[in-house]
Formats: sequence, C-alpha cells, structure tokens
Amino acid sequence: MARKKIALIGSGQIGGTLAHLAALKDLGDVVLFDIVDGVPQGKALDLSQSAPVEGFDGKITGTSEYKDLAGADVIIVTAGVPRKPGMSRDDLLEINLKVMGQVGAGIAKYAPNAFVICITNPLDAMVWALQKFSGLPSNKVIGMAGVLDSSRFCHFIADELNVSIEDVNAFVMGGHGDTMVPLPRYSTVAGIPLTDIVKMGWMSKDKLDEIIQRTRDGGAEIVGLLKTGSAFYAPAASAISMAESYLKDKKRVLPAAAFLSGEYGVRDTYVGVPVVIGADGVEKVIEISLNSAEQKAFDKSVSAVEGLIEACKKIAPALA
Ligand code: A3D
Repeated sequence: MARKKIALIGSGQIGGTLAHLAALKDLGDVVLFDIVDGVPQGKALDLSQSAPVEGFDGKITGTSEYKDLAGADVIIVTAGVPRKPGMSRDDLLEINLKVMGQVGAGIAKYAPNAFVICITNPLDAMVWALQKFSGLPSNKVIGMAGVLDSSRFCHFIADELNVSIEDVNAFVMGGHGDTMVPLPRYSTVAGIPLTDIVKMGWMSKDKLDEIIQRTRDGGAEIVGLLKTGSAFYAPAASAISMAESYLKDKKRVLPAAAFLSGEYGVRDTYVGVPVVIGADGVEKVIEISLNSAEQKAFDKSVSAVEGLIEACKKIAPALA
C-alpha cells in the first residue's frame, strides 16, 4: 500500500509544526508548500535530516508549485497572515480571503479528492470561502478551531483541579472568535459535568467563569505574549488529530467548523459543531440539545460568522 500524502499549504509557524508532527506520527509523505521560495524547501530539508534520529520513513519535500500537491490525501491550509497584538481575527479577512482564492484554485486543479482542513483566520469565514473557491464537496472541507478551543478549556480545567488531563473532556462550540461557546454542561472530569463540579464545591462558579473567559481569550493571550505571530504548537496538534481521524477512519467525534445545511437551524454557513470524522470526511453532524442560554450564545456566535461571510461576499462577488 502506497504511503499517504499530506500537503501543507503555508509553511510558516503552524505549517512547519504540522510537518514535524505528521512525520513523527508516521502519517505519510509530507509536501510543504509556500509562496516564499526557499522556506518550504529549507524546512523540508531540516526536518528530513531529523529522520535518521527519529526513525521515520515519510519523505518531506518543499515546493512553491501547486502541481506538487497532486494526489494529496489530506491538505492542511495555513496560508495567509496571522494576528499581531491588538488585532482581532476578523481584521485578517480581506487579505486572507484573497489567499483562499489562490489556494482554492490550486486544490481544485491538482487535488480535488483531498480532505481539506483549513486553519487560516478568521476561521469560519475562510473555510466557507475555501470550500466555495475550491468547489470540493462540503463534507471534504472542514475548519480546525473547536479541537483547539476545547483543548485550551481542558488544559485550564485540569490545571485548576490538579487532575490528569486524561480524565478531562471539554467541549466548545460556535465560531472561532470572541463569541465562541464553551459548554460546561457537556464538559466533564471523569464523566462528572463541570456544572456538577461547581455544585459539589470542587470549583467555584467564579473560577469556572474565569476559565471560560480565558478559553475565549486563549488565542489573544498567546499573541500578547509572543508579540509577533500567534499560537502554533496546539493549533498544529489539533489539526493533526483531525487528519489522523480521516486517514485512519477512526471516526472520532470532534468539534470542528463544518458546513451546515439546516442542522441547528443554520444554512450555508460553516460553524463549530461536533462531527464524526472518518474515511468519508465529515460523516455526521451531531445535533446536541442546547438550553436557552446555550442556544442564545450559539445564535449570537452564528450571527457573527454570518456577518463575516456577508463581508466575504461583498469583497468577492463570485462567492455570493
Ligand atoms: P505564518 O507563520 O505567518 O505562516 C503563514 C504562511 O503562509 C507564511 O509562510 C506565508 O508565506 C504563507 N502564505 C502567505 N500567502 C500565501 C499564499 N498565497 N499561498 C501560500 N502560502 C502563503 O502564520 P501561522 O502559521 O502562525 O498561522 C497561519 C494562519 O493560521 C493565520 O491566519 C493564523 O491567524 C491562523 N491561526 C488559526 C488558528 C485557529 O485556531 C483557527 C490558530 C492559530 C493561528
């Protein structure tokens, strides 16, 4: 059986980390792509020289030519620009939308059968545009945000309660922005919902609220510390878990920006919801029941995403 091929469009901070993780996890051969000539080639050579030490067989190559994406099983898109301190993800819309146009055309031409995971911000609007620009089926184009946001939530909970991360399962829905919706009722420690953990007195309501806000601000906290660029280790790890679920048909249930065609009463929009990822891409969108406060928060988040999608349509009328 031939090795799988993973193409990474964008070879910056996240792209390089994705290549490293894909190689270490033996997911297949890796192609790094970037418009800045030399960067993907240099990172590919450096990573290849770690193969004898790490013992992986996957070949890592770098390119600036779209034709080298041919035959890719998975494509992870990070092309574009990240935030600087003081910027919101939405400030990136115009510049990254143009990038999605180029990337979508390249994917359509050379790798129309790939499973595509978008990471470029503002996430929900960019994955929506990428699906339109590429013309790939919506079950094969997905956005990474929920795994990262949930992972941040998990980390803060485990840290606060001083328990193993293995026993914490947290869940964040909605768009990847200030309106994201962390769901304490569906987040558990060894099966105990966070709402019960507060009732039991193991964590105060104020602390939980603080953690929820820190999760929402998780990206900005790191942008503020790094000063140049944004988070890349956890975003890369999150996207790799989605790629792995597709490549190995694991059918993991993960929160991700998925195309909704009526689920949750939402149409023609990408937004973070729990999905099953297997060999057919997004195999199922899971509709959980929301109480009125959760529904209100989710609706607000969907409206924010819809606003960004409308802005995309104005900038690129072909998308309307
Ligand atoms: P960075 O290190 O700047 O890498 C981006 C790369 O894209 C650079 O190497 C650029 O040369 C390249 N690039 C720019 N335009 C093109 C193009 N037209 N075609 C191909 N490559 C191009 O950024 P990064 O890796 O830190 O972040 C990448 C993106 O991910 C940014 O938009 C971030 O905002 C976003 N991001 C999203 C999350 C989510 O959770 C959704 C988290 C962190 C970062």
